Amino acid sequence: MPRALVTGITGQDGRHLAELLHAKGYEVFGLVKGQNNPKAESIREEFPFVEIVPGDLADFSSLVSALERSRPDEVYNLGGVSFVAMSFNQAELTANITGLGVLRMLEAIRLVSGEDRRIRFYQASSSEMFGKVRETPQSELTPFHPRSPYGVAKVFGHDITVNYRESYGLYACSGILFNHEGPRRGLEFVTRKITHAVARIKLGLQQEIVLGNLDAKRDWGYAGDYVEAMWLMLQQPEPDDFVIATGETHSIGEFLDLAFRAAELGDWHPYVRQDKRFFRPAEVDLLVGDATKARTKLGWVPRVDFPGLVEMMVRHDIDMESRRINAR
Ligand code: GDR
Repeated sequence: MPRALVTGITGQDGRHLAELLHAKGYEVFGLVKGQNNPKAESIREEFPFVEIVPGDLADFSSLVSALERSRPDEVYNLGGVSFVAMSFNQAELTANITGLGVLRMLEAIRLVSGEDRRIRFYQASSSEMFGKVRETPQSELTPFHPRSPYGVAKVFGHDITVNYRESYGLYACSGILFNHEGPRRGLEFVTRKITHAVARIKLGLQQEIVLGNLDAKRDWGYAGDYVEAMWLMLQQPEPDDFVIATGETHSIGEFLDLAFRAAELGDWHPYVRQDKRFFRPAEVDLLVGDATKARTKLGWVPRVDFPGLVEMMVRHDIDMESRRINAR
């Protein structure tokens, strides 16, 4: 039975990946930080097959212990500060966990795996590294120009992954994933913020949505499709880096169009208010990925399209909020 250690198991991607690996017959270990972490409890309930391993990306020795305990064939590093807006307020924390955390894990793998370099490593890199984009669409060859402490930390994580591959022969891959969403997305991210609010407006629980910049454009895919690409990257003869994206870009306004249509609410303009609070000090205006390499070399293709994604999320949130009302 292959064994995998996943950091960030309590997040959206961690949950999708835990399911995928379990379905493929893996023993799944999830790194969880803190004492009595309530998120660990929810993982135990939702995924009883996951073995929780205590540890923190800020603590090198805990990573060594986690590797010794789980003895993984594959490590997926999905942990860290993932909310771009928060990284402006907690820049040092973001650098430490999202950036240096990658180095700590790579170093722990190097130490624990010794000469045989058996452990394969996946780094969750991000389209935020492209930031103020130098070309469109963005591919593995596009230069980086990050626009947030988060993006800067991710560039470090990406570069150090490539460096460990080149310096020590580690099987280390960096997946440059564009935005990927779904019903498990946290409520702070714009897509889920919108679909959750749309559901509540539909059910008469809320009157408006307060958002920031509506002009930003993103390449949005479905998280369930994207974790498959992570796994595929670690099954190749040679390690490499891949852009994972749909190749389509849409504005927040277009997302609102589809979300309101899915809930049969009509025009969204009367419901949406903009507030400076949700604008960022520096913005990433446009992202659209070129995933040709992943398609060709990994045989990866996204299955859920943009309208399908928005509808899935709106439906889920209407069901969730309706159940909540009925449970009262
Ligand atoms: P992003 O995701 O920063 O692209 O990073 P997010 O959904 O937070 O923002 C997308 C765009 O929407 C604009 N926006 C708002 N964003 C939020 N969160 N809330 C609002 O009210 C709002 N109004 C407008 C933002 O300014 C931005 O332009 C995500 C994360 O998952 C990262 O971890 C990941 O690396 C990248 O995607 C790929």
